[in-house]
Formats: sequence, C-alpha cells, structure tokens
Amino acid sequence: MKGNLLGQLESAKLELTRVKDRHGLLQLKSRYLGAKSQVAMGLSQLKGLEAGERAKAGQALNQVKKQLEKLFAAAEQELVTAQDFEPVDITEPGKREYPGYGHAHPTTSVIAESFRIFTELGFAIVDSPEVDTDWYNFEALNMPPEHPAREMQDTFYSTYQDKNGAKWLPRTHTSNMQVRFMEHNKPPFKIIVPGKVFRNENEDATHSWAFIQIEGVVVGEGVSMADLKGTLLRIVRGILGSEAEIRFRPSFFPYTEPSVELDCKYQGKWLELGGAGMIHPQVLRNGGIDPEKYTGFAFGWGYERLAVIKYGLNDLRSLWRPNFRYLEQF
Ligand code: FA5
Repeated sequence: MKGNLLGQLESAKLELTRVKDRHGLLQLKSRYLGAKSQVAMGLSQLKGLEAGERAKAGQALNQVKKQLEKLFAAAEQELVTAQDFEPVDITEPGKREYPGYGHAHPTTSVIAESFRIFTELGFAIVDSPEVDTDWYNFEALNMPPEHPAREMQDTFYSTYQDKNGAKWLPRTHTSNMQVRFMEHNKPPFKIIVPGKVFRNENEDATHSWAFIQIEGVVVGEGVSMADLKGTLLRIVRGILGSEAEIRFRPSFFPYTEPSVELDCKYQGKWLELGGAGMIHPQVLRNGGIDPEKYTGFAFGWGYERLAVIKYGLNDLRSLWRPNFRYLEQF
C-alpha cells in the first residue's frame, strides 16, 4: 500500500505540470483527494484492519494526504498568480477612448462662473420644474391660448391634464418660475433660476431643441431700467471679459414692458444672448404683488450661447455631443 501511495505523489506531481487552468486543477484535485480518490478509499477501509496495521496505514495515508494537499495548494497559488495577476489593465478601454483626467464641461464652467458673480451680487439660486402647467409657462405671462407670441416658443405638447384640468408641458423657458416664485415670496428679492428648457426647434449652429436658460427676477421698490442695464452689463462682462462688445436692442415680450434684447458681438456678427425687460404690471399682479408699490426687471439667457462666445466655438450643438477630443480643448 505504501509503495502505491508514494506512486500517487509522483504521478500527481507529473500531472500537475500539465495543468493549464483552474478547471483542470480542480478536476485533478478531485481525482487525488476527492471522495473516490485512493487516499479517501484507503482511509475509509482502515477500520477493517487490525489495530497495529491500522495505526501504520493510517499514519502513511495521512502523510500522503497532507503532501498531496500541499502540492495542490501550491499549484493553486501558482495558477492564481499566473492567471489573475497577469497584466490586465482594467482601465484600458477608458484609456483608449479618453487619455486625459477630465474637467468640467464648458457649459458647466460658464454656469459655475455666472453663479459666482450672481451670488456676489446677492442673487439667490432657485430650483424650478422642467415640466409645468400652461398657466405658468404662458398664460400667467400674458400669453393666453392663440397668442401669437406662443408661436416663437412652440414645444412638445402632451394630452395630459391634471385633476384640475390643467395642461402640462415641457417648459419652453425658465420664465415659468416668475409667477410661481412671486406667489410664495414677498419683495424685495433677487433670484436666478437656471434650468433646462425644450422647444420644437430646427437645430442649427445657434439653436438646439433642448438648452439651458437662466432666468433672473428682481423685484423691489423703485427698481428701474437703469438697474436692469447696470446689472446685466456687470454680469455679462464678468463672464465674457470687460472687452466683450455688448448692445441693448429694443424688443418685445408680452411679460415685460419695455423689453430689450441683449446681443454680443461674436465672429464679426451680433449674436442674441437673451431677452430682458421691466416686469409687466399684470404679471406682478398674477403673482400677488402690488404693481403700484413694487417694480422689477427680469431677464432670460441661453447658457450655450454664452459658452459658444466664451470658448470661441463654431457650433452650439457640439456642446451636446460626447466628443471627448473636441471637449478636451476647453
Ligand atoms: C425667452 O425665452 C424669454 N423668456 C427671455 C426673457 C426672460 C425675456 C425674462 C424677458 C424677461 P428667447 O426665446 O429669446 O426668450 O430665448 C432667450 C435666449 O435663450 C436666447 O437669446 C438664446 O440665448 C437662448 N435660446 C433661445 N432659443 C434657443 C435655442 N433653440 N437653442 C439655444 N439657445 C436658445
């Protein structure tokens, strides 16, 4: 029996040299140490032997068993080291796609920069709903159904009506927050409302169907057009630099009177950055604010346009595409 057992050790050693993977190793281990292995069978037959024989055979069997276990443990360790820790770079796919460390997206940088300036000037940043009722998006801003100004802000309509019969839609501008905020806050206040807006728009270099706007609403006693002009100039120059060429152009919005458009010179042409104006008395009334006592101004800009100008981009749509090689330049 002893010779037979030693033969087991030798053949296990030999067979182990041919093992290529964990599966092969487990199969071999089961042959030498499993329930049907010679060692296991030998151990189970011990009780049939005489006491003296049993002690000897038991000792021999256990010795071989221990050695086999050692052999397999070592082989297992070797296989783990060889297979699992071979240079497998788990970061490789990412590396291939994008070799850098990453940084803030250009639009995010402009947003962050504007927040810094707005908060310095005492503006509070207010959250707002991206889906809202027709009332807050249009009607409360003097745009009843069929009003022609709605056409410039065509959007994606749904048939959904809530239990009060109100129609909901993806908001077309951050101005949806004007009356919502007024209803719950008493003047004086200075707020900005950043957020995504949606329009039925043909895309081009300066238009996208979803974009990020920032609304500003300032209401207090004696707030004037001069305040509007000074504030907007301070902010736009703060973001784009003091050399930025900016102009105010008369315009029309049903919810401000008078209204202006703010343009910035870009690549030799004027590019519209946003609209602004003195808040219409009816809008203040809709928000529960007495227009005899308080006045205010509001503005709404597109952040992508600001990013286009600040970073000298040719096409605003590139900001929405995940092209690392492009975005990495900023
Ligand atoms: C408005 O959305 C008004 N609510 C702005 C406003 C607020 C006026 C408060 C008065 C008082 P307008 O549709 O022009 O206005 O959009 C404002 C700005 O959003 C534009 O000047 C432009 O910078 C940006 N913008 C508009 N449409 C797009 C578009 N399709 N893609 C990217 N940016 C856009």
